[in-house]
Formats: sequence, C-alpha cells, structure tokens
Amino acid sequence: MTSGITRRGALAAASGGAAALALPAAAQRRSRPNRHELWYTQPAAKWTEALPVGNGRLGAMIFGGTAKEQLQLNEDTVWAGAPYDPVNPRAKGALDRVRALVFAGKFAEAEKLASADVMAVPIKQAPYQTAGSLLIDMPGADADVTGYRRSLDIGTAVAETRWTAGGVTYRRRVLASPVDQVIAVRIEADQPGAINARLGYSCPLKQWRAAAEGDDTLVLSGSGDPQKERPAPAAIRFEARLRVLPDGGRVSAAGDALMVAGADAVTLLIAIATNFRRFDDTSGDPAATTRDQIARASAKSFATIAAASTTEHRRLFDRVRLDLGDGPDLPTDQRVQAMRTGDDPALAALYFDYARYLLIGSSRPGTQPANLQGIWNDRPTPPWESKYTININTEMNYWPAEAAALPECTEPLIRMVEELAVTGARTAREMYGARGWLCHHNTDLWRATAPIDGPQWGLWPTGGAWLALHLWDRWDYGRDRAFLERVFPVLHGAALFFVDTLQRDPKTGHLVTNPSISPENQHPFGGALCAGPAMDNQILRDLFDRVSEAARILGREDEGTRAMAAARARLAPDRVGKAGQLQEWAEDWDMEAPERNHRHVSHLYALYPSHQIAPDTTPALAAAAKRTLELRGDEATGWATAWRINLWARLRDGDHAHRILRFLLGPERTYPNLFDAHPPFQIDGNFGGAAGMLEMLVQDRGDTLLLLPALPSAWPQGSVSGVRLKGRGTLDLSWRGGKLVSSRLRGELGDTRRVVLGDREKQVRLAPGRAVRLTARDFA
Ligand code: FUC
Repeated sequence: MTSGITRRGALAAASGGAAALALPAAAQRRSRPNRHELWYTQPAAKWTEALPVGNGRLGAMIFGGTAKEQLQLNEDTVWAGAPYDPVNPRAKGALDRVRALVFAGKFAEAEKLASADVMAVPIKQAPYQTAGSLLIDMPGADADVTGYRRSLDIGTAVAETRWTAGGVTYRRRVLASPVDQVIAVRIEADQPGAINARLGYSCPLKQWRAAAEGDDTLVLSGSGDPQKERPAPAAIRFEARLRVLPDGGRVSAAGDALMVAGADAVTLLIAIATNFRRFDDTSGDPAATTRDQIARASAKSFATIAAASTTEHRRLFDRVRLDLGDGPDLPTDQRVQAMRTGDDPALAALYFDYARYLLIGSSRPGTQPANLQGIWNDRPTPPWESKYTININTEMNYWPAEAAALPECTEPLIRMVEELAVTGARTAREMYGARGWLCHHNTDLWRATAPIDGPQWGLWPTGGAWLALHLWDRWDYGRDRAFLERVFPVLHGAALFFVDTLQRDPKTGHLVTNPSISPENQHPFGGALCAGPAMDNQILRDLFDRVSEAARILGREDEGTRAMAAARARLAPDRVGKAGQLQEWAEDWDMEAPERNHRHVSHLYALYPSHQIAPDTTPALAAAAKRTLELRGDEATGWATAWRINLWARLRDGDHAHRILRFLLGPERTYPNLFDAHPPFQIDGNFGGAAGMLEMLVQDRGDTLLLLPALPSAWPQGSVSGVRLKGRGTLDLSWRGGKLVSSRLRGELGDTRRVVLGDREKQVRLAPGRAVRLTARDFA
C-alpha cells in the first residue's frame, strides 16, 4: 500500500525552491533572552520534562526528540465511564443515625455506619484519560546532533525544537490552535528533500485502533475505558485524525502508519473529538467533527494557522504584565535547580506568566474546566483520576483567573457549577431529603455529586457551596446584571440545601453541618467525621451573605433568603484555641490531632480566599490564624504550599510568603517543565502560586484596596499592569527600593475606594474613562 501523492511546498516555492528552511543565525543566539520562554538543551526524558500546548480542549505534551518524537495527546472529554447517578438510596434512612452518633461523640461508629449506608455507588468516580500519542520517527535525524535546543514561547503559544544532524538542520514547531481547533505541527529542514518520517499512534487505553485513510490521513479511533466497579459499558468514543501535508516528496500509507519520503517540509494537522455533548448526552459524532475540522484547516497554510492562533492567545495573555527584573540566560531546568540555594525573581515572574498560559490552554469558553492536571495527562488511570477535587484543588485552579484578567477562562467552571446544581439537586433530594443542591468533595465529567472514596474524605457537604462562591466572584468583578440574574437560582439553591440540613448542636445551640469533616484532617477521637468544622461555618457565612446581597440587588428576596439570614445568625463564630491557634473544629482538638502539620489548612479559608479574617479588621483572629500557620509549617504538597503563600501574604508578611514561594519554585515542588509537583504533577500549585504572587502585590476587598501589602525585600523593584479589580476596575503599579513609585487606578463604575499603602490610606473617587494616579506622596 504505497501509492503516494506529491505536493510542491509553499515555503520552498516562496524561498525560490532551493532551501526549505533558512535558519537565521540570530535565532540561535538571541542578544536578550525572551522573558516568556522555557528552554532546554536536551529532549525530555520524562513526561514532566515535556512541554505543554493547549487550546482549552486539545492538549499535547511535546518531548522534543530528534529521530523519535512523541506528542502525547489529550482531548478534555476523553474520560472513562458513562452517564450515571451515584445516589445511594439507603443514605436518607441512615443519616439521622449518623448525626446522632456524631453528636454523641461516637465518631468511629458514625463512620462505620456512613461507610455502609451513606456513600456513593460506585464509591469511586471516573478517571480522565489520555488520547494516546502521535509518534514521529525520523530515521537518521539523531546522527551527531549539534545545536540542539527546544523551547516553548508562552507569549506566542508555540513550541519549537531545532537541531542539526548529519549536516541537516531541522526545526519542528507545534501549537494547539483555539481558532482552527487542531494541533498543528510544522517540520522543516535547511536542505531540500531531507525529511523522511514515519507517523504512527500508540495508546494505553483498552479499546483503540489506528488505520490509514487514503494516502495522507491516519485515524486513531478508540473509546474510554469502562469505569471501575460499574458494569455499564464505556460511553465515550473518540477519534484522532491526522492529516499529513508535505512540501515536496511523497506521503503514503503503510497499514497503521504513514510514510513521508524526501519532503522539503511537512505540516501535520491533528483533530480530536469525542461523542460527548453534556454530562447526560453522548450523542455526538466524533468522525464528522474531526473530518470537518481537518478539511477546514487543510485549506490554510501552517503560517496562517499559527498567526491566528498566536493572535488569539495574545488577546488574553497580553492583558497583564509582571516585571520583576531580568533573569539569567540559563535553561529553565537549571534555573529551577538553582532555586534550591539561590533566588531568581524573573523565574517567579515566568511562573506567574506560565500559570496564565496554562489557564488559557486548559479552560476556554465551551471547554471542560481545568481538572487536577489541567488537560495534560498521559495515563488511563492518572493520580486521583485527574478529576475535579473540590475541597480545595478546583477552586485553587481559578484563584488567579479574575484578578489576572482572564474572566473568559472561568466560563467552563461556571457552566460546571450550573450542571452540578442539576445533578446535585437529585443528590440533595434523594440522599438528604433536602431542597437545593450540593456536591461533596469531588466531581467528574459526569457531574457526579454523591460522597466518594470513604467518609473521612468524601462526607463533606460543602464542596458545591465553595464552588458556587466563584459565581459571585464572576459577578463581583464584571458586574454584569444579566449574569447575576442567570446564576442567582444556582447560588440560592446552594444555600437552600443548608437551610434544610443544618442541625442544632445540642451543646451550643448553634446550627452546624453534620455529618461533615474538616477536609481531609483527622481529629483525635476516632476519625474525621464531626459536626460544624470551622471551614463549613466560614463558607456558609460567605454563601448566605452573598445570596442575601444578590437577592437584594435583584429584588428577589423570598422565604428562602429570609431563612438563610436567620440561619446565618445562628452559625458558630471562629474561635481561638488553647495554643493560640484558630480552631479547626467546633471543639479545641487541634493540638491532639494526629497530623499537626497536615497539608490542608481548611479553617484558614476565612483568611484566604475569604476576607472574613484580616489583620486590620479582626486582629485577634488574624493572630490566631498566624499561630495555626506556624504550627502547620511552610512546606507541604504543591497546592498546600501555594495556599500558604496566599495566607502569609494576607498576614502582610511578604518575606515569609516569599520564602515559601522559593520552596514552591525549587526542584522539590516544580518539575523541569514548570509543572507543579504535588508530587506527582497537579496543576493547582501553578495557579495557587500565581495567585499568591498577585496577593503579595495587591489585595482587593472591593471597597478597600491594599497596594504592596506583602512586598518581599527580595523584589526591591518591579511593576505589574493590567490587574483586574472588583467592580470593573484595573490597576497598574510600579515600585522601586521597596516603595511605591506610582499606581494607576481605573474603574468604570465611578465608585469610591479606600486605598491603603502601609499604615496610610486615601479615599479615591473613580471616574469612568479616567485613570487616577497615586504616588507614595499622595499617602504622606
Ligand atoms: C485532596 C488532597 C490531596 C490531593 C487530592 C487530589 O484530596 O488532600 O493532597 O491533592 O486532593
């Protein structure tokens, strides 16, 4: 099967037909390093060295091999399992007994009963799965390699590998276009006819096959795996379609591979789609979708596809700029290693920019939200199924989104919460006999909402409530009344569930969640189940307040919102325990808890992301939160380390926050490709770290704005521009010698803000279309 086709290349023709690639020497050695570039002098030996591209839905991890290249592929709806309802019908009958056992202090018994009768069926959710790999073999392209360099420019969203072998210089570029919905690869050489390649697929899923279609197309078709502990067949079918467009030479089919011979250059286009339409609908047609996408993209040159992709990327990426000075002109992996002993503020700025790159690449309007690994996953059963863990991780993914001026990127999260309000209403009704909706500590593509894994992790009713607060944030930044109208029922429903299920604590009379846990910590009395952990009270205070305020704005107060206000008044306050710490549980158990340095710091939710605790408004509780942080220690898993940066920034201790940031950026918590190391890779730390850096520079409470509240001495000068403020505002800021040089505030609503610099403050009236400039002198 080797009937071939021949095409004369556009690039060869344009350059007179002689050399397919003229490599400018200047591109090899730049005079000034590109501040948006990750670069390396060797191919990736491991997945966590490979470089990610993504268009929100499609992702590729690029290894940068010479004779053997691998593009590990993802599509964000390739998941195991099928639409399902994990409700446990026995729960409703068992919950009151579990509650009574918890109130009686019989925690181990409560957990046993909950294990038997309250947990989801099945007990595990479905994993997110890889879509396999495209393998590009170029025999001989590894002979006496010189000048090897691979890079990812996060400003243009294009990855590049170049090297010389056997007297031929090669260049390979890869991007994932949000415009054309393809991954596009361009392989070039500086000698005509030098490109010979074999293109094939590999895939670790159970069901897949690769087959050539015609001479220039290779189709990988497969299905997601069945979900463990569920007899139902897998529902996801996917197709990855590769089209090869050579400049010169021949392309031909060879069974389950394509062969390119004697080409000047080659463009590869890869489209991937599944039959997924919604959590309850898998009636899509992946073959029709990929055929259409490939047909459209094939009509364009690589240069056209790349230009459109970069323009769309820049539209989002260029909104914010953080400058912490120039960094060393060293490969990125060496800079990460050097963090062990030194510091590199420019690497911190690159990490901040990379988080924005990763969010743009894993969460765009119409896609799935960023999961535990964004969209980048090479396994059929990744750690924690690479799903949505909502007792911290998914929220953290979106912490920087609004302030870093990427509100569009929150659309998938908002849509997911709206969908959880549908599936979670069933869980509320059938498991709890309650109105409204809830989600426990995880969800998956199928928007499962019942408690999973085991009571000590899963029996936490407050996950959906926390996520719902992101709807409020979306409103608070954008102030789009139609949006608030749309999501109001979702917010209302999240709160209504607690009106129906909060229990009166017989000892204190407070209204408390029961059963619940303080994620995922064990108390000293037999497990994790408890009533009224501090975090639940804190989340519910925010939720009830927001719903009341939204109802007031929209004129939609009703019996439900009045009940919420009444319940709000009966929640337990935060308390200071015997070690001077902020109490994690209703009782002062913290010092006897088995894991004193537990990674979760759930009860510090009130300090960050919430503003319930702050050094100026609640000094005693802020001091207690500080004591808790000291007891918990600075170094934890990636996301837990990132959370601590935000918390110390809120305590206005910039040097402490910066010490933790240095640990986060070092090789123990950052892989060579700058992915966060939980370990293993989990993307939340990338996002949480970026949010923490912003929090060091600006803290926005809506009516009050803190400038440089936690500026570390390690960043004596710098600037940040384009930061988004609540109430449709923006802020630019620069500083020198650790002192504010100037700031520019804009706000479209014409409202008044209290701006705080150190211990001084100023009332500022914003006017639409006009920037207010403030220098240090304005605060003198
Ligand atoms: C929570 C954390 C773990 C991990 C998992 C995905 O359960 O406690 O550290 O991040 O989510």
